[in-house]
Amino acid sequence: MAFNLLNEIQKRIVVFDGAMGTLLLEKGLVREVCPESLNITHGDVIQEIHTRYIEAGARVVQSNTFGANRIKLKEWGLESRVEEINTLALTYARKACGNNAVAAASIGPTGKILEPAGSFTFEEALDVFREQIRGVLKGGAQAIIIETMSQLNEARAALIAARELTNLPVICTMTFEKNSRTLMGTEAAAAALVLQSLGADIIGVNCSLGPGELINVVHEMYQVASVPILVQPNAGIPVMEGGQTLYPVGPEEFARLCINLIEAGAGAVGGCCGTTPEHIRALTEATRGLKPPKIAGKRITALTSSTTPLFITETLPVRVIGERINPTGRKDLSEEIKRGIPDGILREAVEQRQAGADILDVNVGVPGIDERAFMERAVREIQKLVDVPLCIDSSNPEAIEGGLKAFCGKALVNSVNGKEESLDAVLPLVKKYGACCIGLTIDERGIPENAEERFQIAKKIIERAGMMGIPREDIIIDCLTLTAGTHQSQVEETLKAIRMVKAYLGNPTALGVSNISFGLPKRDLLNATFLALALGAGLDLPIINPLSKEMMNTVKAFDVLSSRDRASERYIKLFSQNLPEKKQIESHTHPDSEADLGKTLYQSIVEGNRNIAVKVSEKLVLSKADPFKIIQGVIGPALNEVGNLYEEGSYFLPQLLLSAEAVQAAMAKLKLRLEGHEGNNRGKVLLATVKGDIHDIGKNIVRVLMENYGFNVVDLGKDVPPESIVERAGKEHIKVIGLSALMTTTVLNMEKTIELIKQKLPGTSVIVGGAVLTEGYARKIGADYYAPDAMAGVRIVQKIMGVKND
Ligand code: B1M
Repeated sequence: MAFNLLNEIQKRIVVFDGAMGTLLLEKGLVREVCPESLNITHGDVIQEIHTRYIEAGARVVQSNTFGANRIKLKEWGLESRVEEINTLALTYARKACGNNAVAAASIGPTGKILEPAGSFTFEEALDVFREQIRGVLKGGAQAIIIETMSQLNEARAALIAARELTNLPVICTMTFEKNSRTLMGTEAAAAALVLQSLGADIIGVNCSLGPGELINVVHEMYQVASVPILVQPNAGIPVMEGGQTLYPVGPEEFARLCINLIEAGAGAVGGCCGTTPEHIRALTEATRGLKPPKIAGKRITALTSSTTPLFITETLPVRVIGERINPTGRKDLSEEIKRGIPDGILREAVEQRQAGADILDVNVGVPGIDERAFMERAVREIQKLVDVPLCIDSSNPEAIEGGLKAFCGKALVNSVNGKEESLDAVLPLVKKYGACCIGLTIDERGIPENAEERFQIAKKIIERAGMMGIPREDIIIDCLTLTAGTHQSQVEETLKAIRMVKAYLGNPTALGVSNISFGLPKRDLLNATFLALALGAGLDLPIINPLSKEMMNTVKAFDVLSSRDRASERYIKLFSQNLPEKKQIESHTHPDSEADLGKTLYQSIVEGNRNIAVKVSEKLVLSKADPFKIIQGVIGPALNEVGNLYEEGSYFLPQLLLSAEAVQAAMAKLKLRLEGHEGNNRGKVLLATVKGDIHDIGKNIVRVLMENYGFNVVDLGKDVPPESIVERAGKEHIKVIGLSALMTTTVLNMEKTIELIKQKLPGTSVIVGGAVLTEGYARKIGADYYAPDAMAGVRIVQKIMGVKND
């Protein structure tokens, strides 16, 4: 190898190459052709591009394999040539590199939306990446660079696949929007924590924006990074000029702005879209002799949800682990789990979160069930509803693995203990899936009676974790609570053990509290008092019932008294206004009166809770409520709220998807009540959402309503090109076409579609609808009619076809 990348990056700024696509475009090579197929047809050109970057100073080049996965290649009918394309690409990259640079294999996204937001499974993604990585390894890759990832879960899958197959350096960079979050809403710090825990040797950001706009992302990553950071920005934000995409930042300015990124924490820099060998040459000159920022030495304990980090430190409020998703002693939950129903678990998840839990413990251990399968399902479903880190709680390593795989973030495992069997089974999983882990101070001899021996077990667990490459800050020690009623003297030993762990090991501590009061009256009093003592001894993560006001209030008071709640801000906010007692959190699964159903449906759509949306819709159907009123009065406004939350940055794409899914499911139920009371013989109408636009909820409502009013609807679906609309309408002699478009950008396609209809099918009436349109705009783009809502659409069609109003 030319040099040891991971050693080099400790000593100096490493320069990566720039865009491949930009140079291929320059040569007129990627129009209408799969860029990766050029490895087969134009290997010499690919090699020459790598050489130009190396001559400009790049010390790492990225192979032409960005889209060489089975899913992307399928778009070009090349899915059977994954290995060949990847192997060839690396062969050319290696030839160009010689001993002057490192050939890194570029692994890009599949373009599919992964679960829980989408339907592409984590296993499928793992398989796709494994296949591609095998190909690049065969071709001689010297490093793997997973890049341009906008979904954390996809980056996880690619990283896990890479780590399974190679010990080479693995780099993982994601893309971020202007708000320093990924398209799916993941914050830069959360991404950094997850990627480095999964074993990425270098993390960072590529593509996204220009070098001037990425400072915050780099800064946020640097605050938590334990590995070096790579930045590969675009040559600015592109502008369209004369039908061409232009990147506004030239080489000198690019290099100058990249220096700011190095100051913010980057140890390696390169270019993405729009950059050329000139940009890389300027970058090489500008970074010559610069030292990389220091990375080592941070000891941060943090978990993440799929979007947000949760730091566990004595300078921030105590983090509460909600204990209620656990069937032990809960007949109702046990029965549901046995029958494969997740409703109770989901209700507990929402209620505990609303009550202030920071982390949710998930235990689904019921004898006789497939615990792994149910754990996976529970973790997936919970993530759709609440955005908090989860604590995967099981004594079954398979179930732990299922939960860890399904969780998109940095999870907590509950638990490993000092027994050899447990250490051997659990720690490898914690390492592989980049989690934190609770270490219980129990071993083959049971729970030691004295604090010193519990301390020794804690030490052993931390050391064994360290030997496996798990940083000590990722181990959280639980000194175990025994029941005061039977082991009174042990109460002090537990507290003493916590004090010892904090003083001599410095690790965070967790503790299940409520066992203290078992068998004694007035349990809440004992629990809250013991909790206060344990917090005073150094407990960081109490595992408690967040619905217990006594317990939660004790935590809040402790935060004030220990200066974790700075200037008592949270406490004052909560208790100062003498607010009336907060009413009991409503249970969404049992809305009891008909009047509440609409409200619950609204809320379930805003929360993206498909299960509840279906249940409530079923009840609405039974109660013979007017489905049109529900669509107009509940579903539309709920979606509007979702849109507003998205616009203001509180919601991200996954929430939009979940709300849309809830609406589609509700609609499927409500439609039952709409169908079939008219014969569909009043004339044909063609409906379509225009090209480039995949919003079809509104159009589907229009279809249902029109069918209900007796029209025969030919629905071409979404993202429909103008030609398909014209062809079908012509073939079936359809004289009324309804078009839907919801985005400013796709209204342009609507205009093109109308133009083509008017040209090819004179005499056809076009009705347009969709949130971005207005009467005036509809006229401007040549539509005959504008329908602000579905009912208006029906009335217009009735008018055109000369049908009397019903
Ligand atoms: Co997106 N989305 N979305 N989205 N989405 C909007 C439209 C947006 C306004 C949100 C926002 O920023 N506030 C914004 C567009 C901004 C703009 O251009 N001005 C937006 C964006 C940006 C995006 C993405 C680009 C996000 C991203 O990836 N970064 C992406 C686009 C993908 C693409 O299309 N290429 C995207 C994706 C999605 C989801 C897939 C997650 C999902 C759609 C799922 C689906 O439809 N299957 C989604 C959703 C749900 C929305 C919002 C929240 C809701 C849309 C909706 O269903 N409204 C929306 C925000 C909003 O509108 N408040 C938003 C309810 C529906 C009943 O209304 O469709 O207007 P509407 O239909 C009405 C009438 O207009 C009329 O009747 C219907 C019933 O009364 N009507 C007709 C409509 N068509 C008609 C045709 C007729 C007659 C009447 O012919 C006879």
